[in-house]
Amino acid sequence: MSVQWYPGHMAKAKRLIREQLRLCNLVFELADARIPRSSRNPALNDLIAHKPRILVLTKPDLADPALTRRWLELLNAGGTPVLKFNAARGGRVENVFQAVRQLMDGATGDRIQACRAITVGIPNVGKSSFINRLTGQRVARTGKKPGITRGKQWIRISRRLELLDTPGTLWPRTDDPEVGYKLAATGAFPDEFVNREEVAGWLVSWITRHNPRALRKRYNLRVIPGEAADLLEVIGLKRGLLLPGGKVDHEKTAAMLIKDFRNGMLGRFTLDAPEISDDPP
Ligand SMILES: Nc1nc2c(ncn2[C@@H]2O[C@H](COP(=O)(O)OP(=O)(O)O)[C@@H](O)[C@H]2O)c(=O)[nH]1
Ligand SMILES: [Mg+2]
Repeated sequence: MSVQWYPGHMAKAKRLIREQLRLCNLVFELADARIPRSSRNPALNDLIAHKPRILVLTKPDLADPALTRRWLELLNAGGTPVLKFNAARGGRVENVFQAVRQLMDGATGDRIQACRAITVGIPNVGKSSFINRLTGQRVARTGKKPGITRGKQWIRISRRLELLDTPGTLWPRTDDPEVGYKLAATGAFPDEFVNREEVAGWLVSWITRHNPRALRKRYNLRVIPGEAADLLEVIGLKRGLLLPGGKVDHEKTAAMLIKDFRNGMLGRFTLDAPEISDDPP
C-alpha cells in the first residue's frame, strides 16, 4: 500500500512539533495498541532527543489482550516506560500519574518540581481523547507563559504535571507497504488518501490467515474463498450490498468491512506481532 503523504505537511508538522517540544520536559508518545510498532514514527527520536518519554498504547479495547500484555512486557523489558490506556472509557488517570512518578522521580528519590508534558502521535491515534481524559474537569488554564505560541495553553493536571492542550501531530510512516496497510486499516490516513478496496483485500487476507472464524461468524460464511477478491464478493452478496444491475458493490463492501474492523465487530486484533525490531524506537 503506498500513500501519497504530502511532504510539505510533513515539514510543517516537524517544525511545529520541534517548537512545542522546546517547551516541555516530558513526552507522552501515543501508539495504537493494534499496531504498537507501525503506529510509531522513528523520526520522533530525532525530534525529542533525550527527553523522557512515556509510551501510551491507545485503544487497547480493540486489540488482542494477550498480545497487548506481551507488547507491554517486551517494551518494558527493553527499557521503555509504557502503559495501555483506554481513553474512550475506563482509562485510569492514576495509572498515568504513576508512570510519570516512576519515570521522573529518578534513582535518588528526588522529586522534580514540575513536569510540562506534550502528547504526540499520528492522526487518529487518540491524542485529543487522551488529553480530554487527563484534563477531565480540570480545565483550569494556567495562563500564558512566555514563548508559547499564541492559542496554546497549559492545563494543570496535578500539582506537578502540566499538559500542553495542543497535541503534536506526527505524520504516519510511508516507508513500508505492509505498514501502510496496517495504518490504513486502523484509520491513520484520511480515507480519501487510500484505496479502500485494496485495504479491505489486505485486511481480509490477514484475518483469513490469523482468525478465519471471525469472518465466518460475522458474515455467516461456511467456507472462506482463498482469494481476497472472491471473499469480498461473497461478503458483499451476504450483506446484499449490490449495484443497480445486481452486481456486488465492491466499494461499499470494502467500506463496510473496514468499518466493522475499526469498530471491533470482527473481534480484537493486533496486527503487529510482538517483537522489538532493530528499527528504532
Ligand atoms: N475504542 C477506542 N476508541 C478510542 C480510544 N481513544 C480514542 N478513540 C477514538 O479514536 C478516534 C480518534 O480519537 P482522537 O482523540 O480524535 O484522535 P487524534 O486525532 O489523535 O486526536 C475517536 O473516534 C475516538 O473516540 C480508545 O481507547 N478506545
Ligand atoms: Mg485530535
